This record gives sequence, structure tokens and C-alpha cells, in this order.
Amino acid sequence: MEITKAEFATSMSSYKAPPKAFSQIAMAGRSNVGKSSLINCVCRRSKLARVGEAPGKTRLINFFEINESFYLVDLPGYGYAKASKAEIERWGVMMEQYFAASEQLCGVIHIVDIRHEPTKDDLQMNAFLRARGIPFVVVLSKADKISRGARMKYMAPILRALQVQPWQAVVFSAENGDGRENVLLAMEGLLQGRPFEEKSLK
Ligand SMILES: Nc1nc2c(ncn2[C@@H]2O[C@H](COP(=O)(O)OP(=O)(O)OP(=O)(O)O)[C@@H](O)[C@H]2O)c(=O)[nH]1
Ligand SMILES: [Mg+2]
Repeated sequence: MEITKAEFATSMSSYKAPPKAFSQIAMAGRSNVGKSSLINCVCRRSKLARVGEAPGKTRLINFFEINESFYLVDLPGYGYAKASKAEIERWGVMMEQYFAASEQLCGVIHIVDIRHEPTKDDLQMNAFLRARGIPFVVVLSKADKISRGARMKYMAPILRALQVQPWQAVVFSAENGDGRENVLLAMEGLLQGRPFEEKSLK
């Protein structure tokens, strides 16, 4: 799959069906992990989704229409340490609502920072997706921050904690585009309802 057309569709603070009944792939992960950057990288558009130096940039549920056939959904991140109790609560309600109501959701890209072991929130997201039976692919972001040789060392404990096999996960950098093809394959797999395996590249 290649993305030939990408445009902002709509933003919402509480879930309502977007304009078209397209399949949706949502980006989930900690605040600042690179969800919005991943959307920009796969679409090759540096300013499609708003990216922030500081965590808590994406506050609403943002829909991007891709190839006139599906939506990429940019969700606000979790685990932002400086968020107030009220904001955390608002986030929880928004997410709960989104996952409960979005009938067209066909899968989630769960993004975690390759440099850090999963947080309690990451584990919770993982358990939530499994409990709801929502197909997901784990993407390890910011791979440009570590050397290639160190990848396996960083990946192993993360994948163990999330109970994902190495060939089912994608190592990715929005900075240099490493792993972009695999992210696209993973998205294609979610849209077609088949699991992603890196082998399928070869
Ligand atoms: N080096 C490097 N930096 C990245 C990468 N992906 C994102 N960043 C940087 O990380 C910061 C946060 O990126 P965002 O894409 O806004 O993160 P987010 O997950 O959407 O954050 P929230 O909207 O707050 O939940 C920005 O300064 C990005 O430039 C990456 O692959 N490599
Ligand atoms: Mg964001």
C-alpha cells in the first residue's frame, strides 16, 4: 500500500461518527511517543497532524482521510505526568467512548518508545486491547535514538511485557523513515483483518 492522498477530515472531543463510514486505524500510546509524527511520516506530509515538543499536544480525536478509503485516527496520548486530575479523567472518558462507539475501528497502532520499558499505562492499554479483542500492532518508535546493533537488546523486554513476538512488531523512526514500509504493511493488514508479520516483506 502507498498513501497517495491524505487530508484532515474532522476533530472531536466526544465521539460521533465521522462524515464517512470508512474503516478506522487509531494511534494509541503515551503522550509524546510520536503518534502524530507517525501519521505525518506515513503520509509524507510534515504538517498534516500537529506535533509537539512538549507532551499533551494532541487534545482531541483527529481524523485524517487516507486514499479516499480509510481514516487514520490520531488520539491524545496517555500518561502525561503534568496533566491535571480533571484532564486525565477527560482523557479516560474520551477514550472509553471512542473505543466503545467506533464501530468502524479495525485496529490500533500501539506506539511505545523503543528506549523505555512499558509503563503501567502501556500495559493497561495492551490489556485493554486484548480484552476488547481489538487487533493491534506494536510499533517501537524513535529507533533513530539508539544504534541498530542495540535494537534487539531494547526490544526484548518491551515485547516480553506486551506479549508480542519480534516479527509481529515494527521498529520505526519518524525522524528518518526507518520502518515506514512495515508500518504501511501493518496498516494494510489491520484493514484486511490479517495479522502483520514482518516476514511478509520478503
Ligand atoms: N528522534 C525522534 N523524535 C521523534 C520521533 N517521533 C516523534 N518525535 C518527536 O517527539 C515529539 C513528540 O511527537 P508527537 O508526534 O507530537 O507525539 P504524540 O505521541 O503525538 O504526542 P501527544 O499528542 O502529546 O500525545 C516531537 O518533538 C517529535 O518531533 C522519532 O521517531 N524520532
Ligand atoms: Mg499527538
